[in-house]
Amino acid sequence: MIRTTAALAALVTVAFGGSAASAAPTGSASPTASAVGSPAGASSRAALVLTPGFTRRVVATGLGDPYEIVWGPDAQLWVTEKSGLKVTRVNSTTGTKSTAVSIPQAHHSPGGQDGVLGLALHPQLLKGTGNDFVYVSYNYLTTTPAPVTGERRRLRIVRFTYNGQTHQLHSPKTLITGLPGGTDHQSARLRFGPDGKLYYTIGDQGANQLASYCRPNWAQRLPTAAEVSAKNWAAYQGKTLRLNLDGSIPADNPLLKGVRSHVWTYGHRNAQGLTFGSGGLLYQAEQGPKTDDEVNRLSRAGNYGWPNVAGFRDDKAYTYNNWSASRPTPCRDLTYSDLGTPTSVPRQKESQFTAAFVSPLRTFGTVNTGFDFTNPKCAPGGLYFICWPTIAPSSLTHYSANPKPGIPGWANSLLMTTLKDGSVYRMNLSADGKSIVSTTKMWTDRIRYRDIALSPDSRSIYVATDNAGLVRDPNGAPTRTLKNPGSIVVFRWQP
Ligand SMILES: [Ca+2]
Ligand SMILES: [Ca+2]
Repeated sequence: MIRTTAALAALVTVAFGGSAASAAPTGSASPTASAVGSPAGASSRAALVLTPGFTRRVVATGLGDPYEIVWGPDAQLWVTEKSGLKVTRVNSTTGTKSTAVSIPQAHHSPGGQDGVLGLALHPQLLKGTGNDFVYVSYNYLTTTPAPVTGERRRLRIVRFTYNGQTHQLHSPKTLITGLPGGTDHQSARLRFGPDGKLYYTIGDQGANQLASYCRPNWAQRLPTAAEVSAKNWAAYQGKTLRLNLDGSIPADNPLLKGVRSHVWTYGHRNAQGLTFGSGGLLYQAEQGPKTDDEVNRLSRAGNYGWPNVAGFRDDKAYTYNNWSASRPTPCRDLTYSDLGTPTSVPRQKESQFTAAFVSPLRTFGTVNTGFDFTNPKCAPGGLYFICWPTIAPSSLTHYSANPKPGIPGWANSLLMTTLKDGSVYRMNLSADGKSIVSTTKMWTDRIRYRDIALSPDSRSIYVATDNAGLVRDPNGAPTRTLKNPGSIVVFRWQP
């Protein structure tokens, strides 16, 4: 496996075949082709056979876009179903599914990123301490449309109580409601922190792109005191939240521009990965636009740069083109395009953003100015975004190999699933956990991998898969023909 300094691993990015997904230094000698840096297509398929020692088995099928998958203290896999609108328990051996709760008031838009999403188990669940609680986030529709946009989708986080006899979740208690919601960039990873707080990623709602191109991106906008006291959470777009277990604002949350709110970090685009590592370190993965997916270490009150900076502040291919600020032609008179920006739309180089911000640990799909984003492989149907250098990270799981035995050489690494290039990545962390020293790409397939759960012996990696959507086929062209849709697949280390 390629070993580099963290700085090199973070800074050097190699593009290949228009579907770049590499951070191996150019020219590095690679003893195994499974290290990232191998070309896309046939060679990345070969990554499957270059991760020896694993068996693969389909555990369960027929799930409705499984979004979060967690190993429970009852030895069941707990799964949210984004489009299935429920929480399901899956027997990891037989694949038998049982519904823990259906949430009919949850809302999923066909093809949208909304639905039943985040899930976290109380660490004392089924321990007999009266804390049989399960936390779930889901989208719903309000009767009050948002000003200007008319958006009726919102999001709430709810605490259920689990009955270990009936195996049902009951007594929902709303912890926070009226959070921003929509069909794009929901993020929605929910974690129970070692400090007994809930952490939650909430995306930028796709502002400044596609159908929302005239809506200003609020990832940098912080809530005002008046908004917080009115429980107006509109400014929580593009943030990481930290909540007390009753949904209130922790007294030790940071003061940001003099205001204490649920906001823990800000400047995020679409963080579908969130995981605690050794010593309470908090890692996050977020999807970049055309370039620069990021893996970050989140620090209290940190500004992570979006939308002013994507990845490092390096003035490469990304510029912040703010459609809502178009003058003199107002945005509403413009036609949105991913591939060209009208001259009336202001373009800001990353170096023009001078505020303090936190650089990622590493990026995927960083390319230079002038990169051609119109790969002919993705021209049919105008599906260029599938060929863009980004790989669309969809989850992040810290691998501690605790309890042992685990998998040799895997201790203290991060596992990351991706959607566009259908792979699981493993990133080795440095001993202090503050940098990534190497990256391995595994199990590339025609699968949109969504999330990972680990078995208690740390030797089985359960992966949930999307029901539908686009992925790169072995030749790097887009395909909608997914293998194992709506399933849980397990990779078992069996040397
Ligand atoms: Ca960033
Ligand atoms: Ca950059």
